Amino acid sequence: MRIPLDDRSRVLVLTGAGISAESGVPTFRDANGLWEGHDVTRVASPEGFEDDPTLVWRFYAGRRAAMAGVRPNAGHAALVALEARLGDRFLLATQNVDGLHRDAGSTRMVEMHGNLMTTRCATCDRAPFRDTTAHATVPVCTSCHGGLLRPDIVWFGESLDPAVLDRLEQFVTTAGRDLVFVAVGTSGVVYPAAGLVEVTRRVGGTSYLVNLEPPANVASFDHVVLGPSATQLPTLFA
Ligand code: BV8
Ligand code: ZN
Repeated sequence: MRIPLDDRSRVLVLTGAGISAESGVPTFRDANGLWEGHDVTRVASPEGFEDDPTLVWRFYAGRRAAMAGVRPNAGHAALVALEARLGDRFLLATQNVDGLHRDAGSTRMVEMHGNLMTTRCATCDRAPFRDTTAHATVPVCTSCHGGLLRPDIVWFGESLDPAVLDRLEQFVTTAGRDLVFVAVGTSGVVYPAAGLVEVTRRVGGTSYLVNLEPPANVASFDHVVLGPSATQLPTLFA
């Protein structure tokens, strides 16, 4: 399968954990609904953090440590090349917090769910900052002297950054029928990311799915390419 592009095509790529699988980063739903043995609502929700911030930091510390030596793969690189070719007619929306798109060189990108290596204060509005420490205990804010620091990640039940949603809305409405939406390595379970395929249909665009196997929302896509993204993406865009 080759995705036909012309000089009016505007390409929006949505990636999920599947694009990082071939870099050795575990996906979520392959872990039979548990993340490294944790119930997602206890380690990736504001209630969970409120209830046991140490457990949450232990979960994120483990994921930060696991990123040591992890590199982007050919799938990430293919999206950097496509961005270079299309310029402002390209936008990448990733659900991943692993930072591998940034490491690969992607710039026209929104990290919908935040970034694993960024920390912010749960209490005050000090700017989120880069933090690669695998905290074993809950770090305390030095600005407001008491607030607990937390991963700068969008947890379940938390709203996405309005600026991110606006940027996606802008891209999709500008593109209209010229929109080519490509979802890569995502199970299509988590909203609002999973809703982008319907938004594409609403504006008259065309949708493609590149995935190892058919996910729950496979029927929503116009075209489906089954296979590993590191193999499929480098030759996908005509
Ligand atoms: C929101 C950060 C408004 C954490 C994540 C009830 C109460 C409260 C909320 C809700 C509710 N019901 C629904 C909701 C909304 C909720 C939601 O959608 N829940 C789902 C579970 C039903 N969404 C939210 O809460 C969002 N906020 O809606 O705000 C609001 C506010 C208040 C109340 C209501 C609404 C926030 C969602 C963000 C959650 N945070 N991540 C962290 O990462 O630590 S989501 C988390 O799942 C990750 O970010 C991940 O990216 C995402 C989705 O998973 P996938 O990326 O798709 O990964 P998965 O493993 O599932 O799939 C991988 C796929 O790849 C598989 O299909 C596999 O076959 C394929 N694959 C594997 N290998 C390869 C491959 N493909 C290609 N090549 C390969 N080699
Ligand atoms: Zn603070």
